[in-house]
Amino acid sequence: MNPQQTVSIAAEPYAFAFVPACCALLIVDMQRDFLEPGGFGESLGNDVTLLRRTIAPIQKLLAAWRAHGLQVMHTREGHRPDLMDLPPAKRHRGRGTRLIGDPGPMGRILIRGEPGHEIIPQLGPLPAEPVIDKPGKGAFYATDLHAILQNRSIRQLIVTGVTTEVCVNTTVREANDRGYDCLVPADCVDSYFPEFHAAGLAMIKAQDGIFGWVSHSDKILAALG
Ligand code: TIU
Repeated sequence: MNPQQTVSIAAEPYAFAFVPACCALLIVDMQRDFLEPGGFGESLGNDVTLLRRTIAPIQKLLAAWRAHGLQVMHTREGHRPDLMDLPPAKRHRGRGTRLIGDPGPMGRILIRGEPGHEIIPQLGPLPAEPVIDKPGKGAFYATDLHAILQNRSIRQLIVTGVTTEVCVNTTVREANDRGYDCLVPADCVDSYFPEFHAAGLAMIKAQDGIFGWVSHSDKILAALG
């Protein structure tokens, strides 16, 4: 594979012109807090097991990305231990039994440095892979992601992770407004709500790709060769 050469990936609403050297694999919020019992996802009343089917396909994509020496970035949603970056509205919305910052079985809910905030071990970042800590749903809001992407000449993103309609969709929208082309592999994102997953993907590719493209990890792996 020549990473500078454009390869066509079968996608909706039409083929994605993939340039591996200019394309980062972005893995959004694959944290214990969202994928394991006792964390933030469960505190909001969700069945966290639904999201776990994304793990194997993301692992496969990540292995291929690393094998080809392409760029990988991870994000984590979370807050400062002193909660000073946590809008009171975000803490109180949800009204669960445990709020952000409260103690739980994996440490304080959605707080940086706590076990629940960590990326799941199956997808643990390598030292050279940037980890973007974000206080919001979008990966660009109040982070240095845009600067890092610009400095690395990234123009395209393969966006994976959880959840489809919350952090993935928000990030794809933010990326779109900053000029990035985003491709979302449908099997590498998921939601606590199957109907929101479907709608989240439909909204990305509607209107001839108003926010980006939707495909499948198999198609991306085939393009990588
Ligand atoms: N609740 C929910 O579906 N998601 C989040 O709160 N954050 C992310 O999507 N990462």
